[in-house]
Amino acid sequence: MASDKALVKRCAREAGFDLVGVASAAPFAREQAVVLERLAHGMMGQLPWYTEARVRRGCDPQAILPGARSIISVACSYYGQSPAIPSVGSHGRVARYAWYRDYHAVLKKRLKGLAGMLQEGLGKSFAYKLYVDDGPMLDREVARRAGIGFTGKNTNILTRAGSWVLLGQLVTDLELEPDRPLVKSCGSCRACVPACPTGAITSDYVLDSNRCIAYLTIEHRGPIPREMRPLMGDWVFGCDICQDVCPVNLRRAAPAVAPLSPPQNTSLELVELLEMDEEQFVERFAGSPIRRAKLTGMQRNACIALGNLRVAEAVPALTKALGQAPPLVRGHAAWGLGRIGTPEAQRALAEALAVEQDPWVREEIALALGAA
Ligand code: B12
Repeated sequence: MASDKALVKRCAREAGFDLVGVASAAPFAREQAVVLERLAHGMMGQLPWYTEARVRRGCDPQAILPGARSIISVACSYYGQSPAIPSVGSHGRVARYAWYRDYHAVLKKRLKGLAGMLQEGLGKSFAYKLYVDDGPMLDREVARRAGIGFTGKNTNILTRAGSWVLLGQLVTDLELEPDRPLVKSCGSCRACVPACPTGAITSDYVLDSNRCIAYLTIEHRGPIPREMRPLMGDWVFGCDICQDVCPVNLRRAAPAVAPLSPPQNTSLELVELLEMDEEQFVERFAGSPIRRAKLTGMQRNACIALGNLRVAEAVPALTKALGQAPPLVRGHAAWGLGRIGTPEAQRALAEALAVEQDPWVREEIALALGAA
């Protein structure tokens, strides 16, 4: 068993993982209770796919793979130098993980490679299921149990080199010696809790998705609650504030052994985004996690960032969006124009109110005129 584990560690490194650990396949009973309580209290926002049945299945490795004995947990760092934001135009910030090729594809390929190497090294085939984010398992709890890292107060897993890691796992029927969880914690540090501009970390280890900028900009479909908009700053896709302020990340972050890809889309020019059509969006963000928010979601986010940055030069583009875009974008364009508040922006709002038919967009325009 011990030599099998040594093989797992060697192969994982060869497959491109920064960290690997082994967890037992015992049920995640305690974690299931916590998550179900959070779900029942509405803390997971409106994620149609995040259901009670999914959580129960994900917390029961036997339901995932009958005969499961061990879970191999892996982590890939996505830390790298931060390129400077271009000085021309108005740019929105993008969460660090989305600077690279979609990690689901990269990590799944590496996990398949790892399984292949192990089957060859062990000289036998074994049953396995692999997951990266989109499966029912609680990836962070698997990683914590496998000693990859500990749970931070911002709810992220912190390795010894911080939280800039993405996680995946192989559930297998192999009998492997489990690793021990790290005996570490945030101690008295609470830097991330007050740093969240929307107050999403409602108390240590508790995140209210409804307030999290990552949730609002990536997962949330429909209008962004009005009270959240001014707090979102210039984030257009995801958010890293609770990780940026973490002292472990500030002191210990180490570049990835095998980067997911060269960085791209480290920031997005907001007017360009607002003026993009579907075809350009699909082409520009092919293979990027940014596709997940869809064009209308990204344009909604761009309107908010332009409003928060008060970009007067964006008034013509926002005015065009107010006249022609889908209702979701029209309503947020109105909000952006209201925040910018120049006479030109007010004129555009007044003219739009005279012709707009959609009741929600009309309400947004009226409020924006009031704000201006
Ligand atoms: C839903 C989801 C989200 C939601 C909800 C986030 C959340 N906190 O759960 C939203 C859309 C907001 C989100 C945002 C992000 N996500 Co996300 N997300 C997920 C997903 C799909 C499920 C997570 C889940 O089930 N949460 C359930 C909640 C209740 O769990 P929890 O908040 O972690 O709470 C646990 C702890 O707090 C702990 N706990 C409770 N009390 C106490 C007390 C003590 C003392 C201790 C020690 C622990 C503890 O128990 C709880 C249950 O396990 C996972 C992938 C997966 N399949 O697991 C990725 C995942 C968690 N996300 C990930 C990432 C990268 C992000 C972002 C950084 C992306 C970004 N930059 O925009 C942000 C981070 C925001 C944050 N601070 O969490 C990574 C995290 C990697 C890491 N290092 O931890 C994951 C694991 C994806 C992956 N496979 O790599 N995400």
